Order: sequence, then structure tokens, then C-alpha cells
Amino acid sequence: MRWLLLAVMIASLGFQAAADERELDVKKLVDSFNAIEEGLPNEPYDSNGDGKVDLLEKQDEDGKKIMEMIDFNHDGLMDDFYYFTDGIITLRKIDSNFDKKIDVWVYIKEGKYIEKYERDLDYDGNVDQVKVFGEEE
Ligand SMILES: [Ca+2]
Ligand SMILES: [Ca+2]
Ligand SMILES: [Ca+2]
Repeated sequence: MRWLLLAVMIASLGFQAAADERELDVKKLVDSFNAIEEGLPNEPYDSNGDGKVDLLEKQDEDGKKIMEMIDFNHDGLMDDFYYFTDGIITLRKIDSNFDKKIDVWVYIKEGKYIEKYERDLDYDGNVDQVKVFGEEE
């Protein structure tokens, strides 16, 4: 968990993670990833050696992660998206059934606590379950 080691530093990044925007289309997320101009080029990883890239990440000039995406089931399509602010993870979007539509949104506080998650249980694009942590006693 390299990002946990990154100290929170004063940063004035032009990029803002669109945390409130519930984007469903995986292709658009990939496009938005590719549209991030700042920082280092993509660092492609092929963890299982099948020739398909299954992990890509974008960093800013300071080497802090901005966005990362993973092809969890190795089908050549990204399905797990991580968003970072000042190098700290803040949001994760998952296509859990690999139909190219996001169906899980996880909002993360202080890089480790799950603040809230939303799930589209029947994969119709509408959120069916919202769980907010820390509100109920
Ligand atoms: Ca995949
Ligand atoms: Ca899905
Ligand atoms: Ca639904």
C-alpha cells in the first residue's frame, strides 16, 4: 500500500477527482484516465503475463498517484478504478460483474476508512443500496 506512505503535502493540482459524479460507463472512465495530462506517462503492468495490461496508473509531477485502474478479471477491460487526492485514495468505482458498467462506488476517508458505499444490485444503472458508515449508533 504505497499510497499510505505518501505524506499529505500541500498541493495545488489542476486535476480534481469528480467524486460527486456517478459515471457508469467504464469506457468514459478510461477516457477520463487517458485525458489526465499531468504527470508521468502511464505505467503499464501485466501482472499475470498474458500480454494484456491489467494495471495502469497516473501520477502527478511529485509522483503522487492521481488515478489507477485495474483489470481484475484479466479480460482486457478495466473494471476497478481508484481516485486519489494528494496521493490519498478517496474514491473507488468497481464494475463487479464485468458488464462495462460501474455498479459499486466506495467513498474513502483518510485513505483507509470507508465512509459510504453505493451499490447497483441488479446492474440496471440505478443505485439500489446506500450504506453510510458512522451515522448509525
Ligand atoms: Ca476486466
Ligand atoms: Ca457492472
Ligand atoms: Ca439497480
